[in-house]
Amino acid sequence: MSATLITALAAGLAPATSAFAAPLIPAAPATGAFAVPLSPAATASRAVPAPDMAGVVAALDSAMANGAPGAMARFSGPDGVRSRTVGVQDRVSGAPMDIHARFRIGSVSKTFSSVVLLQLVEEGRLELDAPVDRYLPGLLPDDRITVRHLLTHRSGLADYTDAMFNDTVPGFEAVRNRVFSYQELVDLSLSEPRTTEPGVAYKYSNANFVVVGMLIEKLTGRPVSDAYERRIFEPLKLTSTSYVHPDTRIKGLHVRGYLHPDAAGDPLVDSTEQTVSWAQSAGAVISSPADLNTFTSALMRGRLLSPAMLGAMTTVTPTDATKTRFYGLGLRRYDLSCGAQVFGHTGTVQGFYTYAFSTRDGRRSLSAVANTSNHGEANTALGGTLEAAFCGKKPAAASSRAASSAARDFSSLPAERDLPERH
Ligand code: HEL
Repeated sequence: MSATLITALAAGLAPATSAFAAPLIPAAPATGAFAVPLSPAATASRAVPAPDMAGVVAALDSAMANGAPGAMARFSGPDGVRSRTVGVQDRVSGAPMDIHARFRIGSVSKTFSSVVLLQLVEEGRLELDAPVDRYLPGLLPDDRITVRHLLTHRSGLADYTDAMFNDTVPGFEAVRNRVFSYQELVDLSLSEPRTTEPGVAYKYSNANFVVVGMLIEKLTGRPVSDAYERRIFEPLKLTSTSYVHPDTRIKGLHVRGYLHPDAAGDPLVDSTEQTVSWAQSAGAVISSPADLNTFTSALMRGRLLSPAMLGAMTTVTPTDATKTRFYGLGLRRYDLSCGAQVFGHTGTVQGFYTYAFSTRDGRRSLSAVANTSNHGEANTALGGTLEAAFCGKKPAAASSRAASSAARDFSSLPAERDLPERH
């Protein structure tokens, strides 16, 4: 393995300016060891296995072997930041995947939307268990659907994107430059039968988070982009994160996305430029690996929500029979093979698969992206980064996991500031 070691400044957590900002300890000195002793929580987290970066690279390689032009992952923990990239971010120029590049995060956007809505709940602007009808009179045909039902995917509102993207490439091309109003998207959902009675069962639907976007705009009187900016991007200094709907471009250094057509062997479709108007508050945020780690970590550390709201957000129910996958309020929980529980979200938007997860104490976070989609094997392979990062080396597999000769290694040690949690 010819890995390049780059010492870079890792992104520490920025002070939040929301009502829940905890006092910061002094920033770590630019060089050398931290002057501040670790908190008991940090000491306890030392017992957690070190990330298996060879395993992370193996997962990224596997995503490539399963059709992704490139992939990358960034792990952030008490001992520093470790990033790995494989393959290319641009198939035409051949530019290698760059850990600083931006990409479309798909439904990881739902966690951003959920944070904004839960801040509004905290501010007394709406109630989780109130009917949506109280705030958006007449929008939905059933006044039993509550705000919580939206955030937990228990409203029964049909996912209009199933029909929209039934035929993958034609479906995508039909909407890549379209600009929908929220109302049009809700109408698409309501033109289909509802899937469940309100509250009865988990059934994932983008329509829920379209309505969440409508609630945010109704209650703030401003576009949802303002709420993301003011409440999350700016306080956390997420300078590579944006919501540019309906602009089709990803500004600055970015990864190009490649959509797999349904017919095996057909050429990949460059899907980088699109409005993502079909998703908006359900999936149109753009971000980077460092920003995603900062976001999930800050969220879990209580930097964005009060303990009560974070408690509500992380209260989960199973989403499948394995009882290893759960959903809270715009937030997934994955229970890994070693018993570690990680919170975050996954994303699939044409050309991009994303994972962004953190431990409940926020001290370890992982983001991973592969620049393809409509190819489940690549997504499953990419998900292997979670096991490797949070569970460490598996004894049987450790010796066989030689790092890819093509993998690039970007490490900076140490990295994270030891931020106190809010109580
Ligand atoms: S789907 C999911 C993922 N979520 C949901 C949302 C998101 N993404 C979408 O709804 C996109 C659907 C079309 C994606 C497209 C492709 O692979 O690029 N697929 C097709 O067109 C298939 N015919 C639940 C997986 C999530 O992880 O939460 O993101």
